[in-house]
Amino acid sequence: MQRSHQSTWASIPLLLALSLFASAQEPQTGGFGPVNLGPDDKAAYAVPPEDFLAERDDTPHGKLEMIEYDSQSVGTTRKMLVYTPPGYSTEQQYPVLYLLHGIGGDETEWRRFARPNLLLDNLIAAGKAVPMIVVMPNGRAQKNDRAEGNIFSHAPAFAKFEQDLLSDVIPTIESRYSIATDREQRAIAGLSMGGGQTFNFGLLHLDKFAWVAPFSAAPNTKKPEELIPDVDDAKAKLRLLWISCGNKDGLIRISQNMHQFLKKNDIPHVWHVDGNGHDPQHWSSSLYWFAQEVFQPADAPEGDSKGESAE
Ligand code: FER
Repeated sequence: MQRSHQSTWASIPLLLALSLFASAQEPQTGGFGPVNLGPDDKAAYAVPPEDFLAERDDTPHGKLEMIEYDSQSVGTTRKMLVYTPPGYSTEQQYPVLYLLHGIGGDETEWRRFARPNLLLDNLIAAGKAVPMIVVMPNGRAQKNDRAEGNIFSHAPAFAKFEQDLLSDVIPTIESRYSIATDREQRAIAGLSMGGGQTFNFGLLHLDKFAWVAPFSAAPNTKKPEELIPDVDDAKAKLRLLWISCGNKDGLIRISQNMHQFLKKNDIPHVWHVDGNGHDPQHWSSSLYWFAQEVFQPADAPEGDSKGESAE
């Protein structure tokens, strides 16, 4: 109950912004189009349990901290939110998930939409997720990086974030925390604009990321042929390409198009289409399922509660 209440309110500014954009910028659709579902466009996972974002007294809690870094590429001091798992210790080296927000968001958006610290605390306590660090940076690489004014005019700054991520964000995290720096220990995921960034930065930097998970990817996603110029190289380097979208999301054609390209080229991937729209329910649910697959050793047994879902 609490979750849907919270998520409903959290989504209002975004939905308002998107509908204002739709009417002001492109009278037709604002990039959102009709949904045409095909036979492949179905759920690969169930709906998460009701209490997946619950704060439990009997569960060890990780830490969420807002840190600052000097970005050479943007020329300002910027913020990012960092989750360290329960029992974080410099005796260990942790894998890192870089988790990116949407066009109306900033470094606080995932915290508002999905309570990622509690989601991870609960999965780690249940032995369903590997202890990991989750970094939620600000994907709008411009001097004023607040989600103010016409947020759609910030699209170029979302593209520029590629440099900030690679040359400022990642080195900062790897210098301040105890991190496993191998590409197999680095993942990128994101929602909407952050989903497009995930496709673009993840697939074009497979030397950096082995796990790539775009949710509800936006029209900033580059063409599949551009992102995967070398099919064999992608097949060899990707540990997991995990794509999701809601079946009521007017941006679904972008992910469908990518799925068809991957299928045609025999590139293994997950394609999960649930019953949501372009909304926090889809994003928290996607994070819940992806978090259980990312960084798992290759020979790990399947998690217990995956399974087809009739939605
Ligand atoms: C667009 C429609 C939606 C677009 C971006 C979005 C760049 C992003 C939405 C989001 O991040 O939620 O036409 O163009």
